[in-house]
Amino acid sequence: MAPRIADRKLIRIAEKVAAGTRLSFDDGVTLYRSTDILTLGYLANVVRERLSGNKTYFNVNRHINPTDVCVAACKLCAFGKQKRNPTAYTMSLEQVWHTAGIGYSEQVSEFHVVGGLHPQLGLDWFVRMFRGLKERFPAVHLKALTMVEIGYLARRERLSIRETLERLVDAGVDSLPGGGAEIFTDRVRRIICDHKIDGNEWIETARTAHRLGLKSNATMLYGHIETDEDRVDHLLRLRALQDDTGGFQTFIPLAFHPQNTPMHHLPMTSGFQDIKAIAVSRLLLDNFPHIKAYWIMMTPKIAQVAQRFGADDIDGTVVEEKIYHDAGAKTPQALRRDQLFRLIRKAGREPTERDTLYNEVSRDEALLTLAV
Ligand code: V47
Repeated sequence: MAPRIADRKLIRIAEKVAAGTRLSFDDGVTLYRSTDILTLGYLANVVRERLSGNKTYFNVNRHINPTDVCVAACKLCAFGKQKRNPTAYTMSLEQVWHTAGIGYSEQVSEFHVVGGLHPQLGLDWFVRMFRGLKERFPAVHLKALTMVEIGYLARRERLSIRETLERLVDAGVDSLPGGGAEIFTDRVRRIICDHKIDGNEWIETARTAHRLGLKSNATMLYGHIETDEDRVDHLLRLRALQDDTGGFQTFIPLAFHPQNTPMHHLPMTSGFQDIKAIAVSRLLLDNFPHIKAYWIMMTPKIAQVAQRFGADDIDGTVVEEKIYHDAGAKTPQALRRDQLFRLIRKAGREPTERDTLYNEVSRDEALLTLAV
């Protein structure tokens, strides 16, 4: 039985969701403006269960950030630093390979590799880094470099996006993470991330990657100066690209963390906003297979609740997170596999370990209990 719909404006949208009809721009704005979180969650959960049943996906991954030196100086970011900043760091290739191996066990199936836009690190350096990772960890999937990093490398090397991606794939890159998308609208981008590629370039880089057969994720940074309309525009541009290429796997809404950024005067998002971001994206992005509640960003507790409000993924073990912790995140920097398992179980979902491409990974649970 469906719940009583408190917000009458949601009745038409509920009918569309029941019929599997695509939602419009105006529907998206109506969803964001509604405070009827239970109806939003109920509707998003209907779609989520249609696509993933009772499963919640997670993986065993490690983040590697080879450098925080960045020429972009985005107002949204606490991670990137100028090269002359005494606290800035850049790993040598040996340090990257060493970091990858810290805490490594046969369980790790993904390295998530992203960093700043370093003026001295060219494509050859990245090619050597990825080759070295593949030589040392041939079974580990390399989800590496955002559309922004790819755009920067291409410009620096005077290569096309396609050629740059081909070189990276040849070196071992298997898929692309979803970062750097922020909010596509020019007005917002000019303020929060002035020096990055623009929204169209992000979309066109993703299109090129998908056409080369690479899967990618997509993100949206919310909770700063954007409007409801900016968010809906962002989601519908992603949806249109997905209609064209089918190359996106997962959408990850990212809540802005203001601490240590030039926009530190802004408040943190509320739990209500975070849950709503999950539900609305599940409803608008009808062609995305997965919606991720990134526990590092949402806290494990909200990410768990989100599994009943449209999310079917919680990300992974992560091991060493820097971008959100530099911006004031109070969450742990890592969760063990058994902790993720328990969070998901307690939400009444079926914990389903996956690799980056959503192939299910089966393990001998008895052996794992001994390992942790
Ligand atoms: O691109 C940076 C965002 C992103 C802040 O693809 C900030 O599976 C909030 O993209 N407050 C990086 N957000 C993280 C990311 C990601 C994370 C987990 C999984 C995947 C995936 C991708 O974080 C950046 C930017 O959009 N970001 N600074 C900040 N102060």
